[in-house]
Amino acid sequence: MATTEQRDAIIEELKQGVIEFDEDQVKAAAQRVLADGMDAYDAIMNGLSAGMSRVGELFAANEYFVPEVLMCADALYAGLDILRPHVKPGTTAGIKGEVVIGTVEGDIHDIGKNLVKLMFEIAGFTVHDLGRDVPLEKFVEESIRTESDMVCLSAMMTTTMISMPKIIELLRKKNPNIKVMVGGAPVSDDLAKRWGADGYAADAANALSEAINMIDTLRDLKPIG
Ligand code: B12
Repeated sequence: MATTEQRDAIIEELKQGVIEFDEDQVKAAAQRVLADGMDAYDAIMNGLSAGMSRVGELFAANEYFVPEVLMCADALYAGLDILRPHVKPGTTAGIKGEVVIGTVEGDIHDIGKNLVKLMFEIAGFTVHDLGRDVPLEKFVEESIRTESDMVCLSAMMTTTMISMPKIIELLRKKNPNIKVMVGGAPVSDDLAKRWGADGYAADAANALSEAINMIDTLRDLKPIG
């Protein structure tokens, strides 16, 4: 079992490995997480994901450009591949929903969306991942085809998040009961409310708890049987 100091050191190695796009360092640190019996979820969120947040700052400061950011993303995914199968399923109070998720049209950012998807999957939800740059109508088609309880929309750019209210309108026309959750860095609780979304979460962990609440409410509304 790792001590707090050992845990902090390994988390830092994961974080720095992502920032310095050092896949070997990330892989080695991820293996240490498993060998030392550390919490894989803690390592993903506070190591890999925290590293990517720092990369975001470097990108914004023009210290990193697209090629560096892509290599950082590769390092993150190398760690995620190792850690993901070891994340302990969370408690969902028996609620297991069916969810459609995707990054909206024009937007190819999918790291955050994939972390949200991961949280849902480990909680036992069935996730229909449409990927990134998803045409508006595709969310509607897929939610009807799969009879999903909820649609999750991700956008990372101010220029692409504006399609969210349009998708919500299209979804509501076809299925007034569908729950819609929105997220991504430029999105806020205020915007979500203004667009008529049922939920918003700032990160993957809160996305799961928000989803559980929403699906619970939905089940209460539906007749049993
Ligand atoms: C990585 C990255 C890229 C990578 C994407 C790789 C990939 N496969 O995703 C690459 C290099 C390809 C890229 C390209 C571009 N990018 Co970029 N990118 C980023 C960066 C640095 C990090 C994003 C990230 O992965 N963060 C880490 C994850 C873990 O966090 P997250 O995405 O926020 O997700 C969390 C939450 O938001 C939330 N969440 C996310 N989705 C959802 C959904 C739901 C339903 C819920 C509830 C929650 C939720 O939970 C997640 C996990 O906790 C950001 C900077 C930043 N500060 O965000 C810029 C950023 C988003 N990019 C930006 C831009 C401008 C671009 C480009 C146009 C650059 C260019 N000139 O080519 C292109 C866009 C191409 C396109 N059409 O989409 C801008 C957007 C600015 C704006 N006004 O909106 C940013 C903000 C950088 C900046 N400061 O200028 N980018």
